[in-house]
Amino acid sequence: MHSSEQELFNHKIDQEVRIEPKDWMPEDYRRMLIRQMSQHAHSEIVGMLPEGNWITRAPSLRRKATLIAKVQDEAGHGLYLYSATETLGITRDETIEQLHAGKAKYSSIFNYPTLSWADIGAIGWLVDGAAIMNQVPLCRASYGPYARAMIRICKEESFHQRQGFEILLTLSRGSQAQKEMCQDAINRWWWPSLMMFGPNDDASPNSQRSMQWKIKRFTNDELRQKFVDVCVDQVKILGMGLPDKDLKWNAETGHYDFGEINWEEFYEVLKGNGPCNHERLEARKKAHAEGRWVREAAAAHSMKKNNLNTREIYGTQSAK
Ligand code: FAQ
Repeated sequence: MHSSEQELFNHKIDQEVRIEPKDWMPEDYRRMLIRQMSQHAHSEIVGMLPEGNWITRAPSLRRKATLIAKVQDEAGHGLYLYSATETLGITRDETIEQLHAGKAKYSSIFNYPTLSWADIGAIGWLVDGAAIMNQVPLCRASYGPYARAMIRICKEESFHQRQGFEILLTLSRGSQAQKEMCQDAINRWWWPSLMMFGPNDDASPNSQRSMQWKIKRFTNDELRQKFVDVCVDQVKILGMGLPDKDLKWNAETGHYDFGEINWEEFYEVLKGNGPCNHERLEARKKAHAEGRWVREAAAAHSMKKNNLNTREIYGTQSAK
């Protein structure tokens, strides 16, 4: 490391100038980004599975078309993020291998099952809602390719959040059974959604450095609190409740106090012991193995196309 390079890097971070792939960056900064961005990409791809489960059972053509579009958007987010991660000098194959080997994490939330149609509404409202709260500040992350990818992702996530809320709103105005289904889904997804923000600040080993480098702009607890405050108001529109008896307005802090998160459950899910960890990883590995011929065909096609172009450029042989 040359100190001038480090100084230039520090200066850019101070001055809010984006770091770009060809710029010098500290090795730890690169590693921090590869970790977070690849885990984020994996979350998008694994996140397609719980909802994909309901495509064949969506209650109307409109709901089915919307859900297919949403799940397809998640695939697109995964692809932008894998591509952005590749700019840091790691290949997509390597990052996917880390996921399949169980070395790289993906969001804990996707290890829970989708038991009823109302879960699709709850995922949109709460899971996409939490994702937006966490990801809007990432549009200002110091690494250019990550920040730019997040802009489009956030726009799509807000559509996802609204479609989820609308599903719940419809159920909340339906029959008694539909109302109960709606409340049951909220009860099951509420606490895992709060866990999405990560451990409390005093147990978050990456936060401090990530904030210094302006990758993260808010701490896990700050974002979680904002999310709780927003949801308390939104759940009233649904005429439903949140499953937390300790939820209470605190006039002093200007925020809602809320109950203790079950961190034991969170760490069990991270260790691979959540309700669906095994199923999710197996589904990803199977899809990857079955898609092998597509990847090979695409690579062969691209090679052929490049050869033809080379011939065209040098005019040696006309392409037949
Ligand atoms: N699940 O020191 P920190 C979506 C890990 S949204 C699993 O606080 P950091 C959209 C963490 O990696 C979901 N692991 O870490 C969608 C670290 O382990 P490591 C994805 C978690 O990075 C919606 C350790 O705990 N969003 O996909 C979780 O500063 C609907 C210590 O934690 C993103 O990835 C967790 N919940 O803060 C798709 C956003 N929390 O790596 C389909 C980008 C923490 O040292 C349907 N990521 N860990 O071994 C971030 O903002 C951050 O990485 C945090 C964690 C906030 C998730």
